[in-house]
Order: sequence, then structure tokens, then C-alpha cells
Amino acid sequence: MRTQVAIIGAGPSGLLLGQLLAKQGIDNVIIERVSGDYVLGRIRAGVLEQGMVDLLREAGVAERMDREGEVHTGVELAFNDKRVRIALDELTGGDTVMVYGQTEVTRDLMDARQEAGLTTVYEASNVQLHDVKTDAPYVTFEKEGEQVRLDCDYIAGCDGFHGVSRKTIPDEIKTEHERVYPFGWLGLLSDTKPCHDELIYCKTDRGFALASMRSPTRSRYYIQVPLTDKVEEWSDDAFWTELKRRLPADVAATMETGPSIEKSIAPLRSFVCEPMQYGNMFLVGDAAHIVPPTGAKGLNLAASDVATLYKIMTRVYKDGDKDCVTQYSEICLRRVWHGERFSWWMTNMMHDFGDVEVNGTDSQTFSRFMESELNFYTDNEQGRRVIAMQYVGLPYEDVK
Ligand code: FAS
Ligand code: PHB
Repeated sequence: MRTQVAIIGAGPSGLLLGQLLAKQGIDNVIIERVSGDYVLGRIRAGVLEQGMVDLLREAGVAERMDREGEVHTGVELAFNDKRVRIALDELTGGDTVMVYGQTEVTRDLMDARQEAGLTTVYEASNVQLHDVKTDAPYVTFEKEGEQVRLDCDYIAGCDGFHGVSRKTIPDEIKTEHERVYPFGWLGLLSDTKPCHDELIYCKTDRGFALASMRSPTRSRYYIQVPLTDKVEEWSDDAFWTELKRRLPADVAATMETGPSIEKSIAPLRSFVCEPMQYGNMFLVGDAAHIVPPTGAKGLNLAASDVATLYKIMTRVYKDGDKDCVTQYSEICLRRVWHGERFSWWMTNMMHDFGDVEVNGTDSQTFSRFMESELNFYTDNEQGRRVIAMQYVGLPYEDVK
């Protein structure tokens, strides 16, 4: 097999990149480890920045999102028995976010790829990258017992945190930055009416909670839990009882509960691999970086990586400008670190660290610092503007 760009991973990064490249006539093949149904079964992000919305429209896959997605002009922070609305549009000169689940984004991209007759190899095993430092890199994998070789010009490692691509960068070349948080998020998806028309991020002395949604009839909720918790220990009733103790009282009093259709615990970490490229192999999305979901940045940072690589590949194949590939990592990392910092900051402000020492500060002192931080940034319009600017997403950077 031969293609121009080999894409490892059929998550949102790989599928969105493949769709954009195809629109420019750039041939690409996606190699995915699991089945398409398995990819769709993962319940993840729910909030899309304007930049990602624009990219999905450019890729020609936004028709259902524009019909079924919800444009949100604000989010709420609830703490110390008060609720502060961050008026995203007023504070940023009109920017908003789109509430539309990652599962639906992935489904739209899969459908578009199939319709375009583009090649995706699902359930490929033993995927390996070769000769990435040369002008003739290639990928090998096994499919139905057959060993397959895919020759290409470039490889996009869109294979997530546990993928194979990042391992291709030698240890002596890469630096991995990591912060693992001492708690996780227990998430529940239910076919119930959302408890509020906007997202509510709650900080309480029992821990963090988030009320989100997927549609007017489907809700997504999270509560902070200890890393030692197991999802099977949490009955639906226990979840709803604890969630109601963390949501604002008036919201909890009227909210609709029901059976979970998905329930899982996600660990929280900040992670960045530098550089994000090695020879003709580029790391994209979770393959290069992970954020705690408190800032709704994970999927959105993946989208801005895709945008940068798409612009670069278009310059290579349309303008014959191969030199611009050296800009990829530097451009991506500037925006990635802003997203990392915001997600780390929101996580520090909104969670209960219990008696865990943080950055050498005892937990009580740290908690006072964070309480002051949250009050300072929400008490005045300038502070709320800082939160709003990051929440809607910083501008994408152009390729020089
Ligand atoms: P993905 O991990 O989605 O996709 C990588 C793909 O590569 C997968 O399909 C995998 O099967 C495949 N793959 C892996 N190894 C391979 C190999 N060796 N060969 C071939 N294929 C391979 N973000 C938010 O913004 N908000 C949220 O609320 C949120 N919640 C999350 C909850 C959880 C439990 C997790 C894990 C992440 C969450 N995220 C959230 C972040 C998430 O949405 C990611 O940012 C997003 O999935 C990134 O997409 P990809 O980069 O495509 O990586
Ligand atoms: C979600 O709806 O899954 C969601 C929304 C915002 C976040 C995290 C998760 O910050």
C-alpha cells in the first residue's frame, strides 16, 4: 500500500485531519487499532471551541452539528453558596462555545469518510512506525493475520495517550512534562432533561461537580472522586444523591434523575511531550498532550493541532514548500501550553485537594490561596474576561 499521509488512530484527531487533507486532494490512509463501534462507544468531550466548530464546517461535516448542537453564550461557576455566570459572548466580543458531544463529532467524521470512499483500516494490530527520520517513512501492521506495509511521505500520530507514535521519539530527544492529580472524575450519562440550560462547574467542601449536557434530553454529569474509587462501587442512586449535595440547592431540588446509560471514572493528568514531531512524524492531540477536563480543552487542543498540520501539509503538497514542516511543533506547543495552564488553573481552583500537599504548600494554605484566586477572578469583569477568553479558545496561529 502507498499513500501521501499515513494517519495512526481514528479518533477525532485522525478523522478530522483525514477529512481536511482529502478536501485538498491529499491522499491519506487511517490505521486504527480497534473497531469503529468501539471508538464510538467512548464517552468523552462535550464542549467545542469556535475554532473547532469552524474547522468542522471547513471539513464539510458540520451539517448535523449546526442542526442539533447548542450554542452556549455562558457558563456558571458555583462556590461558597453563590453562582457567578461567565458571560462568554459579552466578555469576548461575541465568541461562544458549541455543546455537541465528541461521540457525535466522531460519528459525523466517520460517515463523511465512508461516503468519500477514503481508506480506514480498523482492528489493525502490532502497528509500527519505521524510518520516520527519512523521506520514505512507512508503517507496518497486521490485519486478519496478514502483515501489511504502508509506504508514505509523512506520518500523523493521532493515536492518543496510549498509542505507539510518541514512543517513536527517542528518550534522549523528548521531554515529557506530567502532573497527575490526586483524584478522578466519575462521569454519568443519562437520558434525562439537563438540570440547567448552561454548564455549572461546582466547587464544594465535598468536592467538585459538573453539570453538563449533550442535548435537551440527554445530560452529562461528573463528580470528583478519590483515585481509589471503582465505578462498580457507585450505584446510580448513590451518584444522584452525591451530585445533588454538590449542585446549587435550587437546581438539585428540581433536577430529573434516571438510569445511567454510561458510567466511568477518568483519572486527571496534565501531560505534554516536547517536541511534537520527529523527522516526518507528527504527534497530534492526545498522543502529544493531555489536560484535566476542567477547562474543556482536550478535544479542542487536538483540533488546533490538526489545523496546524493541515495548513502545513497543504503548503507542502500545493505549494511545494517542504521547509514549513519544521514549524509544526513550535506552533502547536505555544497554544497547547496555554490550554494546559488554564486547565491546571481551573482544576486547582475548583477541586478539593483534601489533605494532600500541593507544590510544597500544605493543603489548608493551598485551599485558602485557591479560594482567594476564585473570588478575585470572579468578583470583577476583567477577571471574568480572563476566564472567558480561554474558555472560548485562544486564536489559532498561522503557519509563516
Ligand atoms: P483519542 O484517544 O480519542 O483517539 C486515539 C485513537 O488511536 C483511538 O481510537 C485509539 O484506539 C487509537 N490507537 C491507539 N493506539 C493505537 C495504535 N497503536 N495503532 C492504531 N491506533 C491506535 N476532552 C474534553 O475536551 N472534555 C472532556 O470532558 C473530556 N473527557 C474525557 C474523558 C476521558 C475518559 C478521556 C480519556 C478523555 C477525555 N477528554 C475530554 C479528552 C478527549 O476528548 C481527547 O482530547 C480526545 O479524545 C482526543 O482525540 P484524539 O487525539 O483523536 O485521541
Ligand atoms: C462534558 O460535557 O463532557 C464536559 C463539558 C465541559 C468540561 C468537561 C466535560 O469542562
